[in-house]
Amino acid sequence: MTVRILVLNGPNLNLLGTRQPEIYGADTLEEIQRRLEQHFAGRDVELRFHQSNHEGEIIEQIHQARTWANGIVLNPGAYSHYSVAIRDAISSVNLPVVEVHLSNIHAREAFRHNLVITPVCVGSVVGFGWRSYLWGIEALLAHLSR
Ligand code: CA2
Repeated sequence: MTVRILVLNGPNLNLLGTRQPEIYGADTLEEIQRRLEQHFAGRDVELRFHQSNHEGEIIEQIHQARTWANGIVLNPGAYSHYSVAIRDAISSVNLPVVEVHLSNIHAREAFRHNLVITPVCVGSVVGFGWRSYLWGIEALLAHLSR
């Protein structure tokens, strides 16, 4: 059976590859998506990608995922640090979510250590650049097949 995964990206991640490559890597979001598609081609996995700079749209995507997805890999961007609304959306749907971050947020500014969404996720992968998504998807697949 095909496993369907929403890979959901939050604010400013559409600008990846344009600035701060030392923190976030040189790849654009489109390049990361292409690599993930290539990596999972040949496995029974469907990846659907979405990016939004708007909290409400991210919440809508999480709600809609209930109708088609088996789970979500989520990089909430800066919302990670304060969006109780996204946290509540995840708690409201019965879908496993793996949180991912390109950078190692624990090694950065103190405000990035505050993670309000992490406790309602099944786990998280941080600090490995685009491979955080790769291993986040693998972790979600392992969680779903347990
Ligand atoms: O490390 C991550 O993946 C983050 O979620 C990225 C967010 C940041 O607020 C989180 O604390 C950690 C920021 C994404 C900003 O993306 C940029 C894109 C282009 C140029 C500069 C930043």
